[in-house]
Amino acid sequence: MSNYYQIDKETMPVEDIRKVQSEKLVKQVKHVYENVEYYRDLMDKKGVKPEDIKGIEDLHKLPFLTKLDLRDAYPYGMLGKPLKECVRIHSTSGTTGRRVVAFYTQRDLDVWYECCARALMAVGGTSEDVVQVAYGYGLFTGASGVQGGADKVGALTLPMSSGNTERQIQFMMDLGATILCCTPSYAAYISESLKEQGYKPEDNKLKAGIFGAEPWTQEMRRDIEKGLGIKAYDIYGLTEMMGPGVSFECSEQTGMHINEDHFIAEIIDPETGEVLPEGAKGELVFTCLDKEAFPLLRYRTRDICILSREKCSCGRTFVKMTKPMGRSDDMLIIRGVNVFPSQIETVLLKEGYTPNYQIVVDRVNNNDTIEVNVELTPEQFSDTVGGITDMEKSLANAIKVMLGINPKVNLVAPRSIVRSEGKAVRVIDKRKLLD
Ligand code: DLL
Repeated sequence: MSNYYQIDKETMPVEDIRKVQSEKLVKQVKHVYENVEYYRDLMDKKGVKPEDIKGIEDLHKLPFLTKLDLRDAYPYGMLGKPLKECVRIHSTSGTTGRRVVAFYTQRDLDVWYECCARALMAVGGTSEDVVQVAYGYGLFTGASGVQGGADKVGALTLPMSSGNTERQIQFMMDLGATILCCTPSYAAYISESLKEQGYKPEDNKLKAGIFGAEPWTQEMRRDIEKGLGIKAYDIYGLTEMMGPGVSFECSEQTGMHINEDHFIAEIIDPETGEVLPEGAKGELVFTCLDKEAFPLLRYRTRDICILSREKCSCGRTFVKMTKPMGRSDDMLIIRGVNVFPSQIETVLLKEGYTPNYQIVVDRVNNNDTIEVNVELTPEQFSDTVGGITDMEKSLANAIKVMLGINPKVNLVAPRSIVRSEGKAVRVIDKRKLLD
């Protein structure tokens, strides 16, 4: 049984990938220059003409795009096709500032769903599978993407959307879901709820999960795998590129293959914009090669990761990206120290705590303070009479060893931290409220 949706593309030799990318890039730059006034202006300002781009070796000549550009161009300024040729929009959650609205032609949707079909087949998905889609339906891209992929593979979809966990569990058990798709924090919540209802991991028919849309650690992966009795795979994407499926994990579970026949990935130094060599850690930048309606070139994702072209045992030749190690705009600077929430999560899970936590950062008398509220399991809770202060101290110490700064740890009662059905809110930075 083949684990590929499009084997000829997914395993093509690296020289062929470069050739395909070069040919598509030349055409795409022309398309963008002719149709997207906003980007034409940026190219003109930089003195670059479409004729200057003869292949991927010229990519670095093109200007970058950032989220700020998309906000400036909102809503129609980045459109590469007349509205009458567009069939769909999706949008980011827009917690800060204006939402980004992305447009799709029918061909854009087809390419997107093919990418998601590759992701589904890479985890062993077939037309025999029952795919429970517990990402939110609607403006968010999560559900539409994986459902489109499941349709292409011919699997049966349970379009549950996120939330209503009782009903999720009932459908999962009654209809024998075999692949679960949702955010990792929601997967952890479903796993916890199953346990509370007395189910054991072997009681469900699940074999795999495709989890993404937010950062999660290897420790959390192991927790979910154990709790649900499955293999948990990562999937990455962003609304601006299309949604989930820009990259996906294969059986090796050591990073996500980027669909390089549709996207060129670069790693840059986030401070200087300089392109870094393979293996360097930096900000991921994408160029869409096939997108018609929302054709972004050199889009800065803010996600920090490393690319690797090491041979993969799955046979795919597409470059792999590590899990994003945080976003350059997610990074907290506390007393001058760079802190990523994922570092704290790693410590919590290593020390035997739950992934239910919240970080509260504040500024008192011009001094940054960091508190980490961590939920105890019911077993830990009943065990700890008298010992909580010691446990808090020891956890604070473990975090200090990792970060170099001293947090205050509060161990809180089971179920006292609000659960997330979509992307989890891990950080409350009260300093921002003061700006
Ligand atoms: O989160 C698309 C998606 C849906 C991906 C379902 C995977 C599964 P946005 O809401 O636009 O799109 O958020 C994009 O989420 O720039 C990353 O910072 C973060 N992100 C997405 N996938 C992962 C992941 C969707 N696997 C932003 N690991 C991106 C870590 C992720 N962060």
